[in-house]
Amino acid sequence: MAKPLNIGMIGYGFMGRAHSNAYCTVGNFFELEYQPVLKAVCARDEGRAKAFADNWGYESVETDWRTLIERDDIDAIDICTPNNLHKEIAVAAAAAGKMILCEKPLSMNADEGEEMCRAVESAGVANMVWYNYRRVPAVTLAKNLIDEGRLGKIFHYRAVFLQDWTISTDLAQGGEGLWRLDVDAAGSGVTGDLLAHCIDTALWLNGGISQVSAMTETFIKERMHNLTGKVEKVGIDDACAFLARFGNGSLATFESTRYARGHKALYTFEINGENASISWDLHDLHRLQYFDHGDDSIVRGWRSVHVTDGDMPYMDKWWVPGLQIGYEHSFVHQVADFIEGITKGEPARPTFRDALETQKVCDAVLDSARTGQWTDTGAAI
Ligand code: SOE
Repeated sequence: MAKPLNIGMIGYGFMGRAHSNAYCTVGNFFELEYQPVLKAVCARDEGRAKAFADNWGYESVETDWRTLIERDDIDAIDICTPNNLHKEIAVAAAAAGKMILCEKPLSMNADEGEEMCRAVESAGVANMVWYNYRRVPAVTLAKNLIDEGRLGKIFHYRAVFLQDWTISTDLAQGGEGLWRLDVDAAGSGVTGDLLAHCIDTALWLNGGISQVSAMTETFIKERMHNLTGKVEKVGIDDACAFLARFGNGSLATFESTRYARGHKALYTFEINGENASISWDLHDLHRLQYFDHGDDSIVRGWRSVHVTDGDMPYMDKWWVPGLQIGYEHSFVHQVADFIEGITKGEPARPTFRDALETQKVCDAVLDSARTGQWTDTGAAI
């Protein structure tokens, strides 16, 4: 019988739902030593927190995260708040001896991230950041193929994350649902929200990034602010594109925008190696495109691998070959790996320390866009 892992969730937005679903589902598909128990959800609005708790089966509700953190019956704190609260909550939760699962990006900037790393490391508590795309089976397969050396020397990495939901000038900034447009709550725009995913995957697949050269743009300069009721300057980057050099000598381009009309969440990456290339597309997330130059020339070409068979990453836990899984399963896999990690004493990745590397790249990208100069990331390579 699995032991309980008591979860205290802070925040109840889109990610609160994705994580709650993962906690509810994981024990039905993975054999684990711990079973997540939805002990408490915390949000300022008690009525809405109660409605969320009823919907997902949380046993109780708190309206002050400090009270939640002090509760003896909570083992792990899940931070699903806007980015500007991550650090304060994580530092306090670590001091209270709680395990921490923190929504991405780790922090507003690398300085905050460093403080969070020190807090969890000196407290010795398990910690992980929800960069969920690592756990899409096709992306994990890409990692396995690279680690097996199938691509050979890597020359190029190319990633984009395109959306179109902020094109309207009528859209306000700030408050629930729109805090991603408010620089005080989010820290940055597409760089921290979308490119952070691309960077996390890239560091995992292709190693450290040493230097970047970036440009950003804020297309809509002023928006009504939901918290002040006034039209205010927009401080986030609406779009960002950057060039990067990896420690392994490969060159990269990264691009993200919320102004690519027609694209809702088009996260794609392509990696070109000496012997083979791979590419992946979030809109078709169960497929990995693979080109192997070693194939017999008369049948050589891009293969579209349907990542559903039981020998594919995580897929033995789900249905029968040929039947697909989706976005939400990446979160289930992340919880499963977190629990395996605490069982074996081997941290599930990315830890706070791993995610700090992404933060350093984001900081360098924003610095480079400001100065117009190539910028060292100072990240591990
Ligand atoms: C923004 O629209 C967003 O929801 C991000 O915040 C998520 O991290 C990304 O996975 C999808 O897009």
